Amino acid sequence: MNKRVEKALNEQVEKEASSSQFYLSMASWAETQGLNGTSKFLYTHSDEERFHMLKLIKFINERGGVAVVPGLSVPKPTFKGIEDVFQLLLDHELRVTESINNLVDICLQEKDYSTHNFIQWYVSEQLEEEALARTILDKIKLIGSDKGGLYLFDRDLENAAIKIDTPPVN
Ligand code: OFO
Repeated sequence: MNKRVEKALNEQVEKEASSSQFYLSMASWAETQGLNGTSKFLYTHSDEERFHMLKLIKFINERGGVAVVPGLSVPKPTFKGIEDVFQLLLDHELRVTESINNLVDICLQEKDYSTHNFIQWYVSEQLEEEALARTILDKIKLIGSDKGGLYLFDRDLENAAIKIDTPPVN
């Protein structure tokens, strides 16, 4: 496997792992706040990021590279509120998208068309995740300080969590 592509893929492995850790911390915090729907949504999101990481690891190894399992960094354990959580989530996803786009660039520069093809799945995934984060953030802004609205939002998010179930790696 092309060494530059392998390095960039392993950097992406680390980013997906840290996304998973970050959302896990958000899920745990939401649970302590009694936001059970939000918590369930974020736990599922964390699992999905782990799946993104595993998919990369398997691809690197199948192509003759060596996947590097990254160490864990400690994400912040508390948040200012639900708007803070989803703003941070959107900002994080925007950075991940930048990194995926960079990976696409490297594949083209190195003429690695099969990795380029593989990474298109992540390109589409990022579009979906950004759109979802924006929609949720818009709803939170609409709710403002309305406690009843927050209750309904949290209940709706519990149902949304079911839809982003983690698919199997292969
Ligand atoms: Fe892996 O999609 Fe979010 O970070």
